[in-house]
Parts: sequence; C-alpha cells; structure tokens
Amino acid sequence: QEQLARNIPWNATKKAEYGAQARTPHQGETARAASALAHASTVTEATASPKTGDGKVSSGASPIAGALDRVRTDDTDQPLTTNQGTPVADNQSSLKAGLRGPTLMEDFILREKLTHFDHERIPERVVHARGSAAHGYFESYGDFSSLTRAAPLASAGKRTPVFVRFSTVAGERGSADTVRDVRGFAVKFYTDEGNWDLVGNNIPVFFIQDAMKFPDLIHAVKPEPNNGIPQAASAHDTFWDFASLSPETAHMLMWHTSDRAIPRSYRTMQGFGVHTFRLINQDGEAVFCKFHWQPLAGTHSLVWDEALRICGADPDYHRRDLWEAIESGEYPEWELALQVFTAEEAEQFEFDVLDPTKLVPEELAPLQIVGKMVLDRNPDNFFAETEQVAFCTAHIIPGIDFSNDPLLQGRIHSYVDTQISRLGGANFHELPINAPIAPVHNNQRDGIHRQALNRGRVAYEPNSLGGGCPFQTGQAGFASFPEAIHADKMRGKPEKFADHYSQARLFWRSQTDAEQNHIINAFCFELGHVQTPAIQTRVVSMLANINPRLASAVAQGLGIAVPEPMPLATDAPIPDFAPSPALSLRHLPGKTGIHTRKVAILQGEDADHQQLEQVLKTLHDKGAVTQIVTSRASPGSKAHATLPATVLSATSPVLYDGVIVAAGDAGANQLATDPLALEFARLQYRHGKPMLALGGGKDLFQAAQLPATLPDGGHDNAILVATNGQTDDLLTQFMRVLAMGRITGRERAPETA
Ligand code: HDE
Repeated sequence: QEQLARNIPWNATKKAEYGAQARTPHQGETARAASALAHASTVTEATASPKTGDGKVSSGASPIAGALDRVRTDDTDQPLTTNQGTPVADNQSSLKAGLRGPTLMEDFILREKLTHFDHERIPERVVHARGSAAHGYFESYGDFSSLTRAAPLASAGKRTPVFVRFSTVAGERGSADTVRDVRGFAVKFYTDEGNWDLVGNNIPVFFIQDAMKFPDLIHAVKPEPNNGIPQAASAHDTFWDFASLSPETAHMLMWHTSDRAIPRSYRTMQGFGVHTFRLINQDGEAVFCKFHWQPLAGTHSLVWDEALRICGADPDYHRRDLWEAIESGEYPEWELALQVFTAEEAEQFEFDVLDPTKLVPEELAPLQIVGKMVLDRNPDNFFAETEQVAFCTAHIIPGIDFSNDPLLQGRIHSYVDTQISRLGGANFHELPINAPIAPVHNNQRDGIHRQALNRGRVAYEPNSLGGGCPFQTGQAGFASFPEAIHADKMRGKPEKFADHYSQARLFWRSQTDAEQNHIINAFCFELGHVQTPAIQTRVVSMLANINPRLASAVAQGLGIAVPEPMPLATDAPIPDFAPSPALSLRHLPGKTGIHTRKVAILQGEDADHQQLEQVLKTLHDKGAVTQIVTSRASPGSKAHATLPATVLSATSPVLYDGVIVAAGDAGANQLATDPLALEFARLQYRHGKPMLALGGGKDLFQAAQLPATLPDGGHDNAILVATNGQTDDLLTQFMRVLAMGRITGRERAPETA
C-alpha cells in the first residue's frame, strides 16, 4: 500500500531481510497488524454483493452472490496471519539456528505454509478438466406451470440464480481453449426447491448410446497411455479406432468434425441437454422434453487454421473472452427453449427418443422459448468456484425427471461418485459454490470436512424424540414419474438404436456448402494423423454410408480408394429426413450485431487522424471493440480505440474479427514492407475476415497479393478500399460482414476422387 502510494518501483524493505537488521522486525508494521486485527472483517468493497463484472454496484439479481458473501474474504488493509489467525511478523525468512544455521523444526509458520502449499492441488476432472465459469440468473418469460412445476418456470419475471461452467472435454486443465472438441455447457440453477444441474454440451447428440461404453470412449480419446500424446486432440489412432468400431458414433462424428467443435466464443455456442428428459406438472402429467440454449449473440465458429493458431497466440482465448465480456458489462445471454412432445408422439418418430445419438428435428417438435439466462458476474476465485463446483445430473427438482435413456441413467451415478474422489468426500455439497440456497434438513451426518453443526440428538427417521422432524413432504416434494414397466431383465439395445446413419445424413444435408467443406477438411486432418491405414479405411467406409461426396473427398484427401460402405447393423430401411435448416450454424445469426466483435486498426504513423476517429466512433457506437496495432511502438497513434495500442510483434491477426488498415503514403509503404504486416493481411484474408483500407492502406493489400476475385470467379465483397476518402458505404459493408462473422467464399472446395 505504502509502496504503491509513494510509487516506489522496488521493494523498499528488502534490505532489512539481511544480516544484523534481520534481528529487528520492522516496528511500524507489527504495530499496524495488531490494531488492524481488532477491526478485521471478511468482506469489504463497501461490504460486497451485489457486484457485477465491472466492479460497480448494479441491480445484481443473484441471491447466490449475496449468499457467498459469508465466505468472500478481502485482504485490503488486513494484516498477514497464519491459518489460526495469528499475526505474522516476518514472511520472508524461515526460523534458523543462526543466520547461516539449519532451519528449526519449531518454525510452525514455515511448516504451515509449506504443508498447505504441498496439498494445494486436487485431481482434475476426469473429463471436462479445462473450463471457465460465471454467475448470473435465469429469468422466466412466463408461468409454465401447465407444463412443469419446476420452480424456475413458475412465473413471468421470476429470477433464479445460476452458475454456469463451459469446458472442453479431452484436454487437461492447462490445455488450450480452441482445440477441436465438444464443449461442456453445465448450468447449476439454485432454485427455491433445491439445486437443479442441467449438465449439457454444445452439441445435441453424443458419441455412444449406453453408459457402459463411456470409459472406453474416454480412454480412446485421451492422450495415448504409453506416451501421453496427443494433448486435447482426437486426431490420433486410438480415438478413430474406437469410433470406427462403434458406428453409433457416426452422427456425433459429423458434429465433431463440423464448425461446432471450434466455437468462436463460449458466448456464441448453443447448449443442449442432449437426453430426453421429462417435465411433470402439478397434476402429475408428464411430457418428454429436450432442453436448448440459444445464444443471443448468434452461433459463430472459428475456421480450423485460425483455431490452431489461437492455441499458440492465446491459449486462454475463450476464458479471456468470457471474462472480459462480463467485466466490460457485455453480459452474455442465452434463451432457454423447450422441445416438448408426448410419449405417444415419440412412439411415432422413426427414431428412438431414448437414443442419445439422435436429435428430435425441430420440424417434428418446435422450440418453445421460455426464458433467458444472463451471466453478469465473474467468479471471485477460480479454484473455490470454477474448480470446486460439482455438477451432477442427479441434481434435479420437482417438475423435472429423467427418461430411460441408458446414457443418462449411467450419468445419474457417475457425477456424484466422481465428486467424492475429486473433492475429497461426501460433504462436497457443503462447499459454498455447491450449497443450495434452499435450506437443507436431513439425517445425513458426519464425514470428512463436515461444516454443518446439526443440533439435537435425533439423526434418524422415523423418530418421536424430534417431533418427527425433518418430515417427509409427500405430494409437495420430488416424486418420480410412475412409469409402468413390464419387461425382462436383460442387456441389449432397442431395435431403432441400430440405425446409425439416418441422422448423420440429415446433418450433412442440412449444412451449407462451406460447412460441408469444413467437415471434409476436418476428417482429412483427423485421419491424416492416424497412422494405421486400416483405421482410416474403416472410417471412410462409415462415411460411405453417409454421403458419396463426403466419402470420396476424404478418401482423396488421404490418398486412398473409397472402400465399400460399412455393413449396417440393421436390415430395416434407414429413415430419410428432409434437411433441417436449424442444424446449420447459419441459422442463428444473432441479435447483437457487431457488439463485442474485435477490430484491429493496423495504423501507419501518418494515418488521417480525423477520418480514423470518425470510423472508430461508428464502430464503437455499434459496440465493436477496437485496438490500434502498429509496426513498432509509436507515440503517433492518438486515435481513441477501446483497448490500449499494441505492436504487430506482440499480437496476432487471429485474435481479431476484422482489420482496418489506415495509413498515409509513407506509412503504407512501411507496412507493405513489414513481414508481420503482410502476414497479418494474408491471414485476415485467408480466414474470411472483412478488410478495409483507408488512405494508402490499399498498398498493403496489394503487397500481400490478396486475390481480387473469389475462387468461384465472384467479387470479394469483404475487401474494401476507400479511394476517395468516402468511407460510409464501405464501413457499412465492413460491419455487415463483421456481424456475420466471416465470408467463406475465399476458401477452395476440397477435390473429390
Ligand atoms: Fe459427462 N462427466 N459423462 N457428459 N460431463 C463429467 O463429472 C459421464 C456426458 C458433461 O463443468 C464428469 O464432475 C458419463 C454427456 C459436462 O464440471 C464425470 C457419461 C454430456 C461435464 C462424467 C457422460 C456430458 C461433464 C467428470 C456417459 C452432455 C463437466 C467431472 C454415461 C449431455 C461439468 C465431473 C463441469 C463431466 C461422466 C456423458 C456433459 C466423470 C459416465 C452425454 C458438461 O462424472
């Protein structure tokens, strides 16, 4: 504090650690510690919640934010203490027998510090180890009690606090964000009838049909056990070996190789509950339901080359994006949609709704939007909240119930079970981030790290000594849907589960040309990393059951012949679905325009300052984020961008959604001869970003030899050159492409065999 106030750039008390001075502790500091202790409090910042991302007080709607205040601590103006609260005079040196002597066993301060440090790590999640989370709320758009008695949907405007964690699946805790992978989308609702965890993904189907196969799937995709390679990637032999021997993966593999697996941002992903669930209303009536989260920012993805480069340029790309959006008050939002259908309707579908490798096309059951989720507060502490949060599919509330989906049934066990080893015992529900806001009363007792001080001598039920409390609620509490079941006990799968290709074909058909090309390229990349030819061939034989162009182009990419289609697992005819536009990423362009899109202003020292300010103002008015990028640190860049200026060597073109080159003749000349500027322009071009040249900026485009026309001969309407100082129309076009995400016309279609 003192050092900050006096602006001393070095440690002014450092010298006192050495020699004779070490014998006399700093007087002032010990005295301050004693007096400050008397007023120690756990929460400051004008006594905490509600805090929103930008640190300012707002109408913060999350009761959990307030509830967590009891455990929030703030060290401002507080003395350093041990874990027992004993003030520590010297945190620099251990206690020794003489300044050059051995450290004394007696040094409880050193030992406590090292012991705690030695145990700081907990096991990472066995899957979904890498993730980022935020607090927020869910707001219901109405009273949906005729459908479900689930508390969050009870009335219009009702807000339920949530904590949401996004994740990758295969990578370890420190792996990069933009790898090709499914993304987890786990939402914990702190409802007034207990916690409800909707533990979903950003893809509506899954690789396998039965929980029995999950450990095999994960062992196949994780780094190979002999050498621990590769990190966070499915592009290796064991994954594709397993996948090609389990053709039920076919549909999911199409999503996994699509742009869905490389999202632009967590904020631009859809979320899905995947399984069929049940909704139950007050009268005990049930319908089936699929849960969908629709991002208001639209669905946007990266392109593969860009995703790979971002792994190096900013491995925290998604984590940073989520954090910064919330800090700057640009709260990410999703609408919750329900796809509701009755058991009778489900009977008529050509697929089995209990099969998690199948989705219910929106044409069969439309989406009903029921509410909105807003994430408005970053965690205070990554470990305590994001790492310790325990999502469990078993956490459901009255009004929601499971279906018999055999994958979901296994999950009901797995999530609670895994927390016991990951979080060290059965009391993980007492960790502040996991504790419900609904009161907890039962006869469960004790266990490691128990927090609750349960009073009284009764810890059993039924009892008379405790007046029969806590008492069962009967109708008012959770009751499972009383489904009638008359069946033989057996292992096996229902008949319709044997169709592995109808929906893989549906997905392929529903993609735009560019999306299809990306799928082909992704298969070529993935299988190009497979060293066993028989595995490559087996995968292509699966693709031959999906689409001839797909199989042929992937075979061509791998330099192999198209094999015979893989034999089917069923003799029944494969259902034929019409394309479903909602399965393309183009379907949800978003409602937030260029909000939070990031634009690089590649600036020469002699740029037309007035023109640039005008352009920046227009972009900022529409919510874009801008950053000046120069060849070298130049005091000349005075334009008012959103982020502090940077230099080409400290940033990367893949971190921006578009570029504006602004320079006079000399500046343009200098940029046009700078290899980093040339690479910047070429990569922005290659990744389909909008590019606008102001003043001499066009010289850079020319020097980078950006093609004037698209591969199909069409005009490239996202390379824009202001020739006469007029920027309005060009800027409008620039912003149109920016809102869209990118143009795909610059890519070449893969060849077919
Ligand atoms: Fe998970 N999954 N999973 N999963 N899953 C875990 O739980 C599991 C599945 C999903 O941010 C683990 O706490 C089994 C489908 C997400 O903390 C573990 C099966 C879907 C997260 C586990 C599945 C998911 C997990 C690891 C097949 C989409 C991260 C750590 C039967 C609907 C949650 C943990 C977070 C995490 C088991 C399949 C989503 C081991 C056995 C399908 C988003 O319990």
